[in-house]
Amino acid sequence: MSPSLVKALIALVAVASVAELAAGKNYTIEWTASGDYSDWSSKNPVRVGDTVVFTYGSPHTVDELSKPDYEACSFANSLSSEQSGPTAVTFDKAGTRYFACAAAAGSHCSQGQKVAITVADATAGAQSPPPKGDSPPPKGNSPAPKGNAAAPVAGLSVKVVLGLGVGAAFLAAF
Ligand SMILES: [Cu+2]
Repeated sequence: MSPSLVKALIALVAVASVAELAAGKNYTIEWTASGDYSDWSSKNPVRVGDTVVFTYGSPHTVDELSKPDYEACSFANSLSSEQSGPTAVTFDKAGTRYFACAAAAGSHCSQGQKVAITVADATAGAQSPPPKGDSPPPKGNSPAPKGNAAAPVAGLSVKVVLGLGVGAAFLAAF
């Protein structure tokens, strides 16, 4: 590999890492009674920090259930119930969560309108703390970084901050 290609690859990886830190991924589930979601989770590697958006309208619902209730399509003890789409669920920890449609006395669920979503830990080394306070998380509509321009800029701003810090320390010392 030529040195310039290696540099370009390093810059690309840097940009990708920054983009990954900035916001989790969004997945969309078109939530219908005729859908088959049995292998959705194996095809969609959801990680902590990612968001799944269910798109649907009346009469469908997104109910979160315990595993036994999910398996039985029983909605008497739903953990939560949303009746107007779209419904966005952001996953803050690893594990499996169970969602199903309660419409038509659970018959949509029995037909297959149910999904178990298995959430993996965020990629090791790329973990970012969840947003704190009352600012909403990024909606994922920020423009993607273009080319490798972001990497040198980020490096430059780090240098500027370092320079300011050293300058301040110098002024404080003398
Ligand atoms: Cu339904």
